[in-house]
Amino acid sequence: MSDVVGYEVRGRIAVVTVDNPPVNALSHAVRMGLIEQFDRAVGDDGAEAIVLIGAGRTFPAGADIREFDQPLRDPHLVVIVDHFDTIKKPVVAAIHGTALGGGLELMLGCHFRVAAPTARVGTPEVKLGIFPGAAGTQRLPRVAGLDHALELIVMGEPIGAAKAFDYGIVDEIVDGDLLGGAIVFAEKILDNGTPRRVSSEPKEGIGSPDQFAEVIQKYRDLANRRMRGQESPHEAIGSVIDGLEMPYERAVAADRERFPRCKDSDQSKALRYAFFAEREAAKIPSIGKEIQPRPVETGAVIGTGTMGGGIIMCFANAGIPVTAVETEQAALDRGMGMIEKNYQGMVDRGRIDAAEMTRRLGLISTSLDYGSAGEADLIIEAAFEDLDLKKKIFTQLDGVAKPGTILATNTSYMDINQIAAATDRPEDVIGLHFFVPANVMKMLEVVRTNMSSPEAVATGMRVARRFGKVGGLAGVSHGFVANRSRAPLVREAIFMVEEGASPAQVDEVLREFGMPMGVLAVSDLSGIDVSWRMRQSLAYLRDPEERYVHLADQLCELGRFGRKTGKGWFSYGDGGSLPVPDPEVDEIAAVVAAKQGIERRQIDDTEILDRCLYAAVNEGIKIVEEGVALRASDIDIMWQYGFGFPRWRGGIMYHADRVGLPEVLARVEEFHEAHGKLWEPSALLRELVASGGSFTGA
Ligand code: 3H9
Repeated sequence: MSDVVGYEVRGRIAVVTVDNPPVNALSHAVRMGLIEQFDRAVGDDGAEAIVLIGAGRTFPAGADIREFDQPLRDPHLVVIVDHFDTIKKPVVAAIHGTALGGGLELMLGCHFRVAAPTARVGTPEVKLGIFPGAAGTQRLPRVAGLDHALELIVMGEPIGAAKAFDYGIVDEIVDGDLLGGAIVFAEKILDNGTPRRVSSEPKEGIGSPDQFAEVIQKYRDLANRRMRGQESPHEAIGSVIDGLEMPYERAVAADRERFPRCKDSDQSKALRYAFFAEREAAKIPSIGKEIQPRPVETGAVIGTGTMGGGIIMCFANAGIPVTAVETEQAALDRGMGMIEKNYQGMVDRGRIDAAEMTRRLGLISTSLDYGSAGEADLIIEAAFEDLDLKKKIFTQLDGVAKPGTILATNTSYMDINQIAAATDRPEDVIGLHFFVPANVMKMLEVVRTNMSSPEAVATGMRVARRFGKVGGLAGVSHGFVANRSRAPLVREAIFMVEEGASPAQVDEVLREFGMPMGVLAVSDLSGIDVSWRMRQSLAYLRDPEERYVHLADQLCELGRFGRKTGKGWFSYGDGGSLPVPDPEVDEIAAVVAAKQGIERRQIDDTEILDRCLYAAVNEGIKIVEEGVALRASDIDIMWQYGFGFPRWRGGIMYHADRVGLPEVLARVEEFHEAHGKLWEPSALLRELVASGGSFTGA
């Protein structure tokens, strides 16, 4: 008897229940259990129809991803799905939670499908470097039409029950008791003699690829834009096209060859690593389940500049009332104007409707008085990066905030221990470091000071989730985890331009590797002057023996602040947004190099990539060594969601593991020899190489 798939009969309906917490993944045991219980239902004279449902929080959320590291074991899921076609009793899927991947394929195998209004369905396989390999690429186009099917299969984003109903994936939405509703639905089918629907029909396919050329191209283009360099969306499209050209059985047979190839690819391994690393990042070993995050029902944000405005939107988007606090009316008006403009943009792009925009704006109140933040459960300060100013603000907030309020700063590099010490409740102070733009980027670095209480940190992690973001823990350190590990990459990029590479060459190498934008174009976008000012304010900390980014300073001294001034590492024509190589930068670089005694030379692409990446890797492992990051994989998650690092490469630390740590160390030592102190190899890196270890277990 299966202990993960249950069986009971209610009246004349057999109910088969998958019970494999937490997400009812379709493990080998579940697949065996499904065969057993469906055979039982078929042979049970008391059962005239069958309802398939998931216990607990969801219908199966897909194949068991952990099994993908081993060879696939029979029975393959597609065998079960295909077997449903032959069952003469009507089979009804009752869907709640998240019916994803193999879960959606299983429900497509059922003859009818009913869903709770809150259910979500989808095929996220491309995000794991695979494609819906249990006939999803064959059945979904037959059920939902090619356009809708490709939308789900190629983009991998789940849709809600209402849309699934519109697409024909779901036959009925059941309010209230789902199982009861599914049983009533099954009885109706029996009473009306409604013929079973088999989603593998028509067996010969739904048309020729030529007929669908336009829609196929649309999704190829979308995949190239949104998942540049990733193979799985194209494999998925290939599988769908097979299904157009071939009869169902042959297409499924082709899928069974395609699937292991995708599953065993380096990209799929990296994407699976990223999936689990993301979940691991949410776990803080020293904070157990007994630690309760504090409730956050209201928020306040100090400062309505670019960051503050984005953070205010995060609250409103999550349905949390928020007070926007400024010191001057003009700044408040500007900030609110920007927020309204952003929401209007979302309405124009069809992301939300006008009523939703009004609802979200209605959650935002404004004030010129810190006192009005007093009742908020969470206050996030987003003022200028000036330590004294921040300390002053925190002292003031300490005076007005009710007991238990979490006080957070959005500083991107400052010593939050000092900020916390400006209050009489340092245990309630944390960092919440948002990435730009704050309302869009999925990463939220939660910074724990020496004094932050476990409740405060747990609240930060919970807030990340409520904002729809991924929370990652960091300790106090200049730039915390994400920016600190990225800074050496920027530094080396600048040094190499001083040494003879062009900004365009550096950026192209990084783009070619998979970064969404070159690092110097990113600096132009955010403003080169931002880090210039930071360097100026921290000049007293600089080690005179360390090489310095003179060229970046020089560009700023010439007023080349980046895109906003029309010139930076690149030039931008008349208000253009595309970076255009600017020979003037090479001339400036040559002058700076001569002054610093740097001999200019041709730099090859391999050196550019290795110096950029391994400088970051070497810093990353020092961050782990110091305990500023809990684990190397957290760095990878921060790079993915904070900087757009290609997920299919796993992350910088994972990438280093795949290259091989002995090789990485050899390069770091080579650069240390050539460029000195800044390249001092991390002790932990040396240790891992000596012991044959790795950063991420890859
Ligand atoms: C597939 O189906 C292939 C088929 O087409 C063909 C096959 C031949 N397997 O995310 P959470 C674990 S590919 C194993 O924190 P949430 C997860 O690691 C699959 N484990 O919860 C975590 O474990 P832990 C297609 C899984 O509520 C725990 O469950 N499906 C799986 O925020 C809770 O997860 C997908 O890609 C799995 N499939 O989100 C869906 N799923 O507690 C992947 C979850 O030890 N899953 N776990 O850290 C998700 O997107 C989310 O987990 C879900 C729940 C939305 C379901």
